[in-house]
Amino acid sequence: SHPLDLRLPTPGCFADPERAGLDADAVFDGMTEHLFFTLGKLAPTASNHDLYMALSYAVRDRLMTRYLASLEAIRARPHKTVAYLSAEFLIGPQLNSNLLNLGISKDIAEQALRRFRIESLDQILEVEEEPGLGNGGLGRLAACYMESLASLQVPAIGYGIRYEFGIFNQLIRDGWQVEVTDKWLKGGWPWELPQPEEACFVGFGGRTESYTDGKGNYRSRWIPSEHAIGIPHDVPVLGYRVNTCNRLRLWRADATESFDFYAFNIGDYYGAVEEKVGSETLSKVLYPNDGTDEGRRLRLKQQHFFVSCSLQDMLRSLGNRGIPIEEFPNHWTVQLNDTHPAIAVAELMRLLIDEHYLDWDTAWDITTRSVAYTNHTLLPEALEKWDLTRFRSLLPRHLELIYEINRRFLQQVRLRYPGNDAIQRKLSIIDEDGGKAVRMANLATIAAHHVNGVAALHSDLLKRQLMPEFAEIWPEKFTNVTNGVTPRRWVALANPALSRLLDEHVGPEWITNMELLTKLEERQHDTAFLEQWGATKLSVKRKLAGYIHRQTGVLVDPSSLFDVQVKRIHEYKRQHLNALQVITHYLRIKNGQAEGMAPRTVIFGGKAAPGYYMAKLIIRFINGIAETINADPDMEGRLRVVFLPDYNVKLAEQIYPASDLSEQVSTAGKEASGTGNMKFAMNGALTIGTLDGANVEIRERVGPENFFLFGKTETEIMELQTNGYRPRQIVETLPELAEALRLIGLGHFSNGDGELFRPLLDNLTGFDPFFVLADFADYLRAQDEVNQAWTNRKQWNRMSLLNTARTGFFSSDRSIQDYCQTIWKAEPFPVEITCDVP
Ligand code: 73E
Repeated sequence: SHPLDLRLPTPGCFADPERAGLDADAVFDGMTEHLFFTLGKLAPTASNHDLYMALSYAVRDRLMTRYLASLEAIRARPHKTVAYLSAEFLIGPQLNSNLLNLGISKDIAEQALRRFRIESLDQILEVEEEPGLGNGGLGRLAACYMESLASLQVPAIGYGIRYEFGIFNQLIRDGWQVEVTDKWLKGGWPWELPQPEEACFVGFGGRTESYTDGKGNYRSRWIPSEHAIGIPHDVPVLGYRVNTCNRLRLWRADATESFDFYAFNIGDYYGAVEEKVGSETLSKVLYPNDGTDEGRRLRLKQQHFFVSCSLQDMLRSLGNRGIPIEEFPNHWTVQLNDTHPAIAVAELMRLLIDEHYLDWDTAWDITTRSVAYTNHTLLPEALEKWDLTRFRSLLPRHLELIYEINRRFLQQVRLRYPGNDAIQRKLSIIDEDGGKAVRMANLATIAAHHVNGVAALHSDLLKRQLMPEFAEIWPEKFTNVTNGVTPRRWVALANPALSRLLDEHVGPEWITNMELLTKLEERQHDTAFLEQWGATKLSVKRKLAGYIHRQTGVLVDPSSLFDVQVKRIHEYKRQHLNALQVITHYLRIKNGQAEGMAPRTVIFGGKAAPGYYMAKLIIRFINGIAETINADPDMEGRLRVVFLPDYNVKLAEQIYPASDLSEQVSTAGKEASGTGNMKFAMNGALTIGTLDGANVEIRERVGPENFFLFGKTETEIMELQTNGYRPRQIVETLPELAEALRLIGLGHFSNGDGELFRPLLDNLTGFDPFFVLADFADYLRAQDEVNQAWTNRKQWNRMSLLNTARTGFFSSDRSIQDYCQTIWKAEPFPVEITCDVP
């Protein structure tokens, strides 16, 4: 790398932190200036939100040297850059993360804040709005990966959509979920830099026409009927204590005013305004992951919008640097985060052929050497398929190109499997069974140089169940990269108490090298240390208990076992299995059979997709159980149930560190990986879980004796399914289950309304599609084991310590290194800055 001499204002240069604007005086001065000049406020009357904005701007200023130096370094000396395409980036609060990665300690920030009469940084962090630009794990994974890429000094850009409304906010009213629009931009969001001069045009609809070019070649071109403009909004992503500051480039849709207002439609002013309104709704709202068909056309439009802008941006950057377009694969490696950006395959082909006049083979070679695809789910309802007619009307040229990609691919298939029509029908990008549709996973798989799953089991099932024929044709294409989470946010920021302990006993290097945590194993028999370990956990649980009380009015005992299930509500994740177990626990106490049962606090959190009726009923069910149990004097000091509303990144940061038990109870084969499971384990929670997703690998690493395993394996579930599963028969053999179901049917958890949970009961005793009852008995058995283990607190603390010590593998730094080596062939590119601070 080459040193960069930035003779610019350089607040926040690492060579000399004292003089580089990272000390309390400089932070205070920065805040003062922003309060006055940027926000137009006077210090004595500034609100906490004003001070949050002022501190954020002061911190953002200190990112700029590294941000510009990183851009300049790549401009001056090109280096392969990762383009991570994702419809979701669930980045969470930004202030604390940037403080940490810059190296501005809490103490320094508080010294500055005290001069505005603010005692603790937490008071300021509390008012930060988080951008909910994702549904759950997939979007959060993209955010962890952006952070690790920067920390590993790998040049990268995340491309996505700047939704005006992210995931809805959740209220609980009478036990039901109520959705409220998420106006995250309302108070002003200080972390983005709009770049209107780098706007891109995107077309939609219209038709294609053939023509003969100057050389006598037949060509096709697209005449769209509609356009939108994408305006990039860049969010700096600083790595941990390095100069690399990458960016997240989020596109906001705008109308094509200049185009339509001035040139063509001047006579149809109102028509033009209508189109303006139409194109602005493009980036208006994030879609929920409920797989329903509602508003699906707009979703495809969103996908094409951000993908087209992003690819144009990549091509333009080559052009700006005078790099020939054939070099594209050496400069960009394009990762598709699931099929949401899979239209990139057709769009890149279109840009290369129609706009840059490359021939088919050259364009296909560039595309297939650049693009890779990550699959995140095997659930059939989440595999994207677009109705062919609808697809053609929105993207006619892309459909032509897809037909040609498909024709050439199926030709290969025919050569390999002559006369086998079934295999052709299965592998075709066009689904011809029923209404014709475009299968995005097939498109992505055919074009990608690598296809990966997100945990060992999932990648294996991807090959064996979802795509066996593709895997036979291209065995080397298929690979696994087990998910990971960033230890900066999920340990250092979320759990400062634990971090201090780790700093002391492992050394501060754990934060960038999580494998070092194995050093903790030396302490596994050290009684004093184990007590300190337990005391640290207890201190964090006290904080969460306070939050629970403020939010729900329920008083919980911090010394009780905190048993936690937080994640999106979905039948396959089986929150209802957990809820049924809670009822059994309650009945045992009621019936005087609870001897030796330790006090528990069962905590739930998570959003249901607004159109997913059963998931919403499960929320109502949990709240019904909570109400009955928490009001029963017999439960006092023994059992508490809470549903924490509006689970999001900020709340997650409070919950993981305060948990003793992590509920990972999905039906085997259904959860591709899970990433919450990793956050819990790193923070010393023990897992009760099935052999699903990354649970399998977590158990292997922490050791089977430090993990509460239960449930049928994926193979056993498949067998049950094929041999005919009769949930009603299971009820007959399990009196505790029968009694729980009977009480639910009597309205015991719904103020006497026996009908409220009828659909849930019918579902469980009828088809039970996620095998809740099949795993119930074994789950109870594992819960009894948990109870036993908790009773020996020293032993529990030891198991907890071993979970933290042995989960370094689940750092997203390791995942990113995997992607870099096996898929991206991308390398670190350290950025040097020479400071010139007077
Ligand atoms: O198991 C999780 C996985 O940990 C999986 O369900 C989730 O991705 C996580 C990260 O790999 C996921 N989300 C979606 N598909 N898989 C999805 C589907 C449609 C819309 C939004 C998200």
